[in-house]
Amino acid sequence: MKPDINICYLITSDWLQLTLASINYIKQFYKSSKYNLRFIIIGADRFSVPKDIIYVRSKCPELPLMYQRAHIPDMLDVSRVIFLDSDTVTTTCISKLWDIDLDNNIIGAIGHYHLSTFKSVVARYSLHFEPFTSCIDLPFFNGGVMLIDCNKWKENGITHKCMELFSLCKGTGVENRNEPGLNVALMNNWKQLDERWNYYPRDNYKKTYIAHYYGNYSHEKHRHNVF
Ligand SMILES: [Mn+2]
Repeated sequence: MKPDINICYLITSDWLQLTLASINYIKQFYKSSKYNLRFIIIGADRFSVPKDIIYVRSKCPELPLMYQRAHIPDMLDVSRVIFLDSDTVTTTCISKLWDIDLDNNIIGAIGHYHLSTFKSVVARYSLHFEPFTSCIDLPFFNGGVMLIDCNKWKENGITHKCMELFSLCKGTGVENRNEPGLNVALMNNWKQLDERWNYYPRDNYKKTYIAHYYGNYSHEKHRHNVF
């Protein structure tokens, strides 16, 4: 039997259509014969999904949606998973991402297009306190595309670290957002992947493996129009 490539999303039902579109792109560009694609949608509320997709109910639906993402390795019984935002468009074979060696890091991710280091995050969101100021020159990753070693995540207690860091962000500009906490929890433990795996659409679309819209789309300005 072929091994699986695990690909997960964590959404409310509002995001289902966008998520299914994202999944369809992955299927359309999938070329490898080595693996089966296994799609998992973790639901923060209850809804039904097409039968070739696995629905898992979130174990912490009471938390803000972004915070729930810190619990993904505990909610899935897998050793490795690709996490994707719903606003991603994959235009290459996803097995190339799956096959990347993480070199003992906990996750693979891509530098944030708008916020390249902690310095810009601290300034933009007024996080002028520890531990955010202790890593001011380190690169900052975007959480929309992550290749996760779930075993290492658990061994290092990343979920618990994230939850503590999230609570420090209460009352700041990043309350209910996960990226600053995620970045501190995984500091020096993430591998910087090729930017094409999480590419904010601009000038030259041809370089893209996964285009990520950073939430920058609407019904009026639909993201699929660019192709
Ligand atoms: Mn996004």
